Amino acid sequence: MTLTITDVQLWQALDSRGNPTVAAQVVAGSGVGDALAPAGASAGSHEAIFIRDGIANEYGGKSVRAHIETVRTRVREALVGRDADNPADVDRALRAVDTDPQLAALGGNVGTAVSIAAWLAAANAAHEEPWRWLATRTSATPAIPLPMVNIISGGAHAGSMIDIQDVLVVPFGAESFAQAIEWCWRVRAGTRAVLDDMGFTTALVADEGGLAAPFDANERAIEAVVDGITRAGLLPGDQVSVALDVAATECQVPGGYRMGGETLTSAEFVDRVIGWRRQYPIVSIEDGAGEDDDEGWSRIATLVDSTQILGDDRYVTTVTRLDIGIERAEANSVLVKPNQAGTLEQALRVVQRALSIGWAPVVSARSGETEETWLADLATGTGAGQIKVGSTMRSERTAKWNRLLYLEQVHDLPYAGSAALAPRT
Ligand code: 2PG
Ligand code: MG
Repeated sequence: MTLTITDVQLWQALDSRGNPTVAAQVVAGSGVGDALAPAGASAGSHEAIFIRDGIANEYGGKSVRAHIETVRTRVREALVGRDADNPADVDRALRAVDTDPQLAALGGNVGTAVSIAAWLAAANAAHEEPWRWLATRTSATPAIPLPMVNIISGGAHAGSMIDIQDVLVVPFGAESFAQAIEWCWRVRAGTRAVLDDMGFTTALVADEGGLAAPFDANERAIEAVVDGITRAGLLPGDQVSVALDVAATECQVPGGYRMGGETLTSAEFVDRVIGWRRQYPIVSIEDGAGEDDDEGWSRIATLVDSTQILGDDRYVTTVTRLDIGIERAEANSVLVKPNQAGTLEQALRVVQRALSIGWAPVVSARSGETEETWLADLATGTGAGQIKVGSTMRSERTAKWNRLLYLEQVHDLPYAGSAALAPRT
């Protein structure tokens, strides 16, 4: 049965950095769905475009108000009459208006807000929770995802205090999601104590709620987190391991990569990252080479048998780019950010494609987030297995953790746990 969309509203709202973003409301049958688009800071050049107005005296050029006014009627006309019960139909309607793969006319911000709002409207009309609606429609086995939690930020999320963007942890030894989050809280507190001892200021938080400090080398940040795991009374490598988001695209400079004040070649940069894998209890490495650095990705591929090698800017949540990575056997895991794809449908396809060939999808928030919780439902309802939302503080982060705590407690859904990590043995 078709669930006909009868109205679409768009307006300007604010994200967790206080920057303007697109909000959408979709009405379909008796259902109403609202959604805000998140926004990245370390955005890949191949992802759906986040269109801003560039009007200097309005939010310093970051407003989206004028853009919304430009596209409002077209979006409404395209969507009214379409089937909210079918994300592929919503995707087709948006792409009929904007045929650019990166949605250069509508913007990924509009596409994301509208397509997520359509999903939430459909779930609302069916009196189903969004995770259940997704699981039913996509024939997925729902599961509470294993979290990957930010502890120390650098790069574009913390004024480039260190080169790499995130040092995170994966509490893979925990037996429930509730225990996993409690462990991460303890690791963050333990790492904060380590940083206090080192004489750093720890009262302020980075964009994703993590700690940040001007370490004299990237390695010191990784070591601080390993020490933080120990201070938390947990076993590094046995119960909790480190994950890195190198965000290498952001480190690229003319002639190579910037690292610790030096300029390294691609091979030197990637070898440095591979060296960390040997030295520290690391289970996952995201974007260990730049988005188009084929040579660097071939080099990092030497770790695929032992380590989760995760592509973010490399695949930008698109099946075509993911398929190239699969062909090259250069990774075993893909980050899933709906606004990189620009629509819910494209994000769902990436999750399904990854699961079908044994790669691990990691559903991810952006550094500019919102107070909404649908990302937790997306990760759970698709059975993706893993989620990355930032740290254990700041309400835009805890909103997602709280939603997962609720799903585990009230719906008694199974917890994916360490089995979700790549490589899968
Ligand atoms: C990433 C994300 C989230 P951003 O690189 O994985 O941490 O950052 O949203 O800035 O792209
Ligand atoms: Mg990343």
